[in-house]
Amino acid sequence: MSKIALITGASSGFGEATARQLADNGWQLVIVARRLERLELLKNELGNAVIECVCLDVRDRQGVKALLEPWNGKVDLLINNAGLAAGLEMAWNASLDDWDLMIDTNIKGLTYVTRALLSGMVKKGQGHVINMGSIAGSYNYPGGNTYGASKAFVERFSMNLRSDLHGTGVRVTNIEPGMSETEFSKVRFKGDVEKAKHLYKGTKALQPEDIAASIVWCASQPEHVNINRLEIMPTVQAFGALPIARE
Ligand code: NDP
Ligand code: 8X3
Repeated sequence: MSKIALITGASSGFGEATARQLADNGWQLVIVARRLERLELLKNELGNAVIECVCLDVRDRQGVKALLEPWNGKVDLLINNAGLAAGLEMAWNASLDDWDLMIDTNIKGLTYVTRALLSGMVKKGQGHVINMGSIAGSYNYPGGNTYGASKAFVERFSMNLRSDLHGTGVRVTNIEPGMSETEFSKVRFKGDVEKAKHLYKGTKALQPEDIAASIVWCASQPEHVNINRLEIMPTVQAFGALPIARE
């Protein structure tokens, strides 16, 4: 019998590419995002592999409970991918609305979805939670402030889940991609497509399919193997030197 994966943020980028690759590998899918029309297009493309499109804002705690708890106990793989960066301002100029948006989505939303689906996995003694972290959770950069901190939360939450789930048979993985060409920068720069394009110009960024392949690989390991963290960068990206301000 096919296993069931529930993917948040399946209307674009990593989530959409992962849905395609999991479908190719025989998984059945519950796909979640706010843009239902995008989910329905994906369902048309993938046919019977998609068993439900769920139009949901992961920030809506009651909505998550109402729409996802019915899947508790049925889902074998949860991919907590929905998330975003909003703005790249220095902390003293940043918008508190942007900070709330990232905290509410990347941190609180991810915990609501996890909580809605985890007890069913524990009961079955089998399951896998794959969280979408980022290199921004490990390496700081100017303007990364709350976004990076939200992804550091995702990494710590993932590893603490490993502790809670020890002995239950449920696996947890934190995927930590670097610069990837999706709608991420368009969203970060509030729809400024030129600014978003400029970021990727003259580089070979990671593509959504690269990250999808990593997710499928983690999910395909034998059950006694748990990939804890997977950090992936494009070859063109590396670490900056530690800057020193001089008088
Ligand atoms: P995209 O903008 O292409 O995709 C983001 C997805 O998240 C969309 O499907 C969007 O759907 C969904 N989403 C956003 N907010 C909500 C919400 N409140 N409720 C439900 N769904 C939501 O970007 P990526 O594919 O790049 O991003 C996916 C994840 O990967 C994010 O967590 C991001 O932080 C992370 N990441 C991205 C990197 C990059 O460089 N691109 C690198 C490292 C990590 P909709 O708008 O329809 O709701
Ligand atoms: C997105 C990667 O480096 O743009 O999580 O913050 S980065």
